[in-house]
Parts: sequence; structure tokens; C-alpha cells
Amino acid sequence: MGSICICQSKANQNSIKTKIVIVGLESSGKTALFEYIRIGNFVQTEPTEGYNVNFNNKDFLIFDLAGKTPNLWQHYYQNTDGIIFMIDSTNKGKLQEVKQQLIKLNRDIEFLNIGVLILFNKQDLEHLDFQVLLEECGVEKNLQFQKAWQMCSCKTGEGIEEGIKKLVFLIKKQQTTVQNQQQIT
Ligand SMILES: Nc1nc2c(ncn2[C@@H]2O[C@H](COP(=O)(O)OP(=O)(O)OP(=O)(O)O)[C@@H](O)[C@H]2O)c(=O)[nH]1
Ligand SMILES: [Mg+2]
Repeated sequence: MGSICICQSKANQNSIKTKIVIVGLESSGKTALFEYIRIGNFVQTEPTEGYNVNFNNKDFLIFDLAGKTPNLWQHYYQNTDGIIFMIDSTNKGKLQEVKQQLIKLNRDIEFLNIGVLILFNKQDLEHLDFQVLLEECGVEKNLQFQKAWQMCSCKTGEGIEEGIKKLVFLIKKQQTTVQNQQQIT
């Protein structure tokens, strides 16, 4: 199949690659997404130790971090253009933890210009209702960062390309805002 065609969605107009960091709780599907972007289909994954990085994508530098060490995520945010926050839509018991991590992310990137795509993954399985997910994770209330969200499945590929397009749109918007602010000052 080949890697997913996110090259058309190039966010940076200059030659520097767009840096994207994927975070989220353990087993939410971050590495499945990382691999889907890299090779264009679903592959079985193992829990991540440390991180995975893809240097080979033409336009994107993508880091996939380990869910078991959320205290380390913040160290990858400098010079990052976009963050993908992965949520397992089937795991009701973890949603309060998701909410706390989103609040922490909100603090961690307060002074950084980073767009965040929230992905509600595993839509191919029996999953929670979308409104319940939004409410339980506090997505609409607690978060000040620029965000978009998308339901997806790394198994079928549903929603992945749409999600990436939304993230690229957010990144472009952020960059335009920064450029405009720089022109004013
Ligand atoms: N059915 C289904 N299974 C998925 C999907 N995405 C991931 N999985 C499965 O969920 C499990 C965890 O996926 P990973 O991608 O390894 O999760 P992770 O977020 O990288 O986990 P850590 O590396 O431990 O933080 C694996 O068994 C995947 O095959 C999906 O969209 N649908
Ligand atoms: Mg992983």
C-alpha cells in the first residue's frame, strides 16, 4: 500500500520538516498510528520502550512516545509543530486519567505554539459514544490550546488522513498567527 500520503498536507512552507509528537496513555494505539503513517496499513505492535522516530517521511519528523512514562512527554515539546493525543475510545476506566493528562498537556504547552489533534481511536471496536468521550475527557472545557479532534481506527485506517489534514490546518493557522504577531512587534 505504501505510506499514507500526508506529503500533500505539507504544513511548513520552508524546507524544515514539520515535527509531530504522538502521546497518549498506554495501549491507546500510538505505535499503531505511527506505523500506519509510515507504511500505510495496520501492523501488530509491542508496548513502546522510550520512543520510535521516523526520519524518512519527506515532510514530517514523527516521534511516538511510550505511554508508560507520561512524565517524559514534556521533554519532546520544544520546537514541536503538532501533537497528536491518542485516546482509546473503548476504555471508559481510563478516561479520568486521560482528562488529567490533557490538563497537564495544556500546562506544558501554554507558551508554545503547538496545535493538538485529539484522536479517538479504536472505532472499529465497540466504543463509547462520542459526546460521552468529549465530556469525560474534558476536551471542550479545560483546554486552551489550539485543537481539533477526530474519530479513527488504526486497524481500518478510517479517519487517519482526515485527522492529519486537520492537524496540518491547525499548524498552518498557528504559524500564520505567529508571523502576524512578529510583523506587529
Ligand atoms: N482493534 C483495534 N486495535 C488497535 C487499534 N489501534 C491499536 N490497536 C491495538 O491496541 C494495542 C496497543 O496498540 P499500540 O499502538 O501498541 O499502543 P501504544 O499507545 O503505542 O502503547 P504504548 O507503546 O504502551 O504506550 C495493540 O494490540 C494494537 O494492535 C485500533 O484502531 N483498533
Ligand atoms: Mg507504543
